Amino acid sequence: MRLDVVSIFPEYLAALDVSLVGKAAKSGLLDVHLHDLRDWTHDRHRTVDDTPYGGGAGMVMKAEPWGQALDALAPVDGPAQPRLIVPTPAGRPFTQALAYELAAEPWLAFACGRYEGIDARVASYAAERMRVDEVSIGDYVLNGGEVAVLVMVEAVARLLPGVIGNPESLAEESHSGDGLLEYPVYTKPPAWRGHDVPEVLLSGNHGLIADWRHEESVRRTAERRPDLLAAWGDVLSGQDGTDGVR
Ligand code: 6GU
Repeated sequence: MRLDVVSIFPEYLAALDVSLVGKAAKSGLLDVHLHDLRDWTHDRHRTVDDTPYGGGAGMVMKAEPWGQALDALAPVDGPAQPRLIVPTPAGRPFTQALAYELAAEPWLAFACGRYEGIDARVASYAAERMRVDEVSIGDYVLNGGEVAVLVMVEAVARLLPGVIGNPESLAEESHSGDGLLEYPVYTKPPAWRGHDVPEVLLSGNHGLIADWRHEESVRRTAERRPDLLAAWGDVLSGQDGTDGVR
């Protein structure tokens, strides 16, 4: 998979060289290209922002450098176009399902905005020749898209075939498969500082262990993420709008 990231702080993305994502890059599974948006400015101050039309606080990223950056990464008449992800708190939610979808793409480009965001014409222009998704990683505000890109790239990279040693570990984790949070896990020793590993896990009875883990998943999900269980209620009562196909 090819990844392009455009930012006014490309140093921020240096973390992509570390850990699992860095390994994927070194092994050739990921081909990462970082770009400085200011390379596509032409004034002495390398200006990337300006005041918003209509007034209001803050600054807006100018369309021109973004247009030139897109044209440089993915020429208009090129043989292929990337799928463009624009991180913004005003975007659609980033979920495990979207991570799986992005992991199937051959080429992703990320456009990191700062300030109050990017002139909206950049997304509408880009959408004339590539798929564009404005995506949020959660209901809080970051100063820019860079940290969100680190989050999304890590979530996507670990799904690429060959990146995770044991792909079975993907199936049981939170937000996969059954849509429940993962059950608690334990390792040796069985007794530690007055806290014991639940008996059933030491029993060797795999049926009982599976039942216990499922119950713990449901308990945790009800306590921490009742919204996830409510979504299942909608599926069971046919109110999720999917006609039973999901
Ligand atoms: Cl994707 N970007 C920014 N700047 N803030 C965010 C976000 C993204 N997701 C949540 N907050």
